[in-house]
Amino acid sequence: MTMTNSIEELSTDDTAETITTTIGTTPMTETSITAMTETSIKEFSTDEIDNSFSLMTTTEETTTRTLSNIDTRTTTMIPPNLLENPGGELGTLAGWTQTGSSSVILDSGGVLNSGYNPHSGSYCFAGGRGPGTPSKLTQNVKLLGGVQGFTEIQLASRLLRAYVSFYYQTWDTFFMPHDDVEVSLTFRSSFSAVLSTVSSRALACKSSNPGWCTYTNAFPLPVGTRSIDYTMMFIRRGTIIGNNIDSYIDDNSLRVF
Ligand SMILES: [Ca+2]
Ligand SMILES: [Ca+2]
Repeated sequence: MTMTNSIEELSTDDTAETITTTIGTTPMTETSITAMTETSIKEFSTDEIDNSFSLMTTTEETTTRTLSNIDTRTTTMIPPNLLENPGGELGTLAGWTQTGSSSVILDSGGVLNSGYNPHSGSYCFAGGRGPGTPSKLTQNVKLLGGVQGFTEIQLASRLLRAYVSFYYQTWDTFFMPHDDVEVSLTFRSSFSAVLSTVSSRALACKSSNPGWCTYTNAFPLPVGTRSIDYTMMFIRRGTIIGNNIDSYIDDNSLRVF
């Protein structure tokens, strides 16, 4: 190491100024050089070559600790679920607007079909009585000036994504086709114009009945998005028998980051 040589070459006649110059030629960061120079000038005397070396070592350790502190300050942010009443736990459809051909119902367990219960809590959403299809619930979530305080610049950054997740189950009977669920996001501009719509596509949970499946996905936020319509859709399949729309959703989540 260059510094070791510098110290060996020093004589008792060397001044602090000479030492400073020698240290300055070593390939170190500006911060390190400044810190070492100041320490050396202040602490070094011509009788303390060994002490000087230990001071340099101490200064290097200080620099390392500073870098570690910078790393530590990188904390993990957990963005909030932007949906109100996402799992029906208010006991009403508060926060949601009926927008379909039939009415979505709140199911506290076994209302539409025996044995088909909420995924969590005391309620879930169910397709309802039909026969009009689909039944839908929609909630508009504001991003500009919303709970996360997004600015227009952030919403134009092309860096944000909408993360969607929910649980769904499907009533199963040998004689009839499964009904489906579908969740869509409609991205809206400041004048509420539709920028684009994305969706989970129609889903039926066939792995266990009753039993819940889960869906997760992330969609890039179009530039200019100011709000998002989150829509649950319940789709009746088979038009001859079975008026009920026997599909369920619980624990909706919409996060933007
Ligand atoms: Ca629930
Ligand atoms: Ca049905």
